[in-house]
Amino acid sequence: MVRARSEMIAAERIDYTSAVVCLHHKPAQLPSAEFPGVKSRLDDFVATHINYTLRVHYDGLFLPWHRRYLWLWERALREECGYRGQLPYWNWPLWDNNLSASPLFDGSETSLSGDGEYDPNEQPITNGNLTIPRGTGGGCVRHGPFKDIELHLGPFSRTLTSFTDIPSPGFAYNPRCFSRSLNDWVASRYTNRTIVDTLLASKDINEFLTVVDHWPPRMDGVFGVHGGGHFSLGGTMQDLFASPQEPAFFLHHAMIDRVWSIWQDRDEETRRYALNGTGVILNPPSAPLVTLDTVMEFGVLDQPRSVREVMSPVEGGLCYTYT
Ligand SMILES: [Cu+2]
Repeated sequence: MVRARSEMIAAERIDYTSAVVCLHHKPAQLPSAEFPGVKSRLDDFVATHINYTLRVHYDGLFLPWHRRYLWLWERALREECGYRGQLPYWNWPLWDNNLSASPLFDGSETSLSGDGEYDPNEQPITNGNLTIPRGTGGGCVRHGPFKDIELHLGPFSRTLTSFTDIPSPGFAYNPRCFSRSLNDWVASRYTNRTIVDTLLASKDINEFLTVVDHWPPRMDGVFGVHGGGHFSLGGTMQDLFASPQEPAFFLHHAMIDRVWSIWQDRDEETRRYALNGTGVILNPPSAPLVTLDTVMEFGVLDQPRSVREVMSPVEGGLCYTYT
């Protein structure tokens, strides 16, 4: 079961964030010789995401891989940290004009922590022809349940141009604080109700994926709702590789998965098994198209899974619905 976070009562919200903090304090399973930056069970998830980033973004595995990854996350919270509640999702349009007022990011004890401290050095971002104004924070998060978490992996550069190997810093150990810079300018433009409606109105999977992630970026710099959510939180969330260190990562991806599943449900015949794209970032022409038999890997988190196994939330080993 997955629920909108605003529907959760205070005690349920705290149960969730406490379980996430618990994963920060559980031992890692990945070997430290090969993964020196992996210090906790949570880092197993981060390193696995880093390891497969170049296969599961801006391509045909984006939706299927992240669906299974979310499921593994929920399973770890339940089985390793005693979580009994539901996996929350971030219903973007509810607070797209005022992130800091949302129950997710208001900085209270029942939130996912609030904005980062104001960093005077944070700069606007240029993306195509578009200049994105800086957010309101940029520094360390100092309030709420995640104020004391330490990040160990990343950061990766936002301006990479080559995607052939996992870039520096790889799996190096780099302890630092969790940072955020709330950005209503981004949230209101790229995670609003119109975009959710456009997603749900997509006539095929190709169109759906284009609204999720405009790639290559349009000349006006507009990005999709996936990038919109990442850039509306700034800081740790802007990291393509290491963003699962931002607790909201999983709520953002649950919303993407939710919209995908609603869209699939609306036309069982043509959408349930619809795929488009390859298993390589940016779909290079040489890469083969993803099929239902394409195998996805999850490292230490899970055995390899075929794409077929995740196309329905209620088949192939998955069993959940969205409320
Ligand atoms: Cu990802």
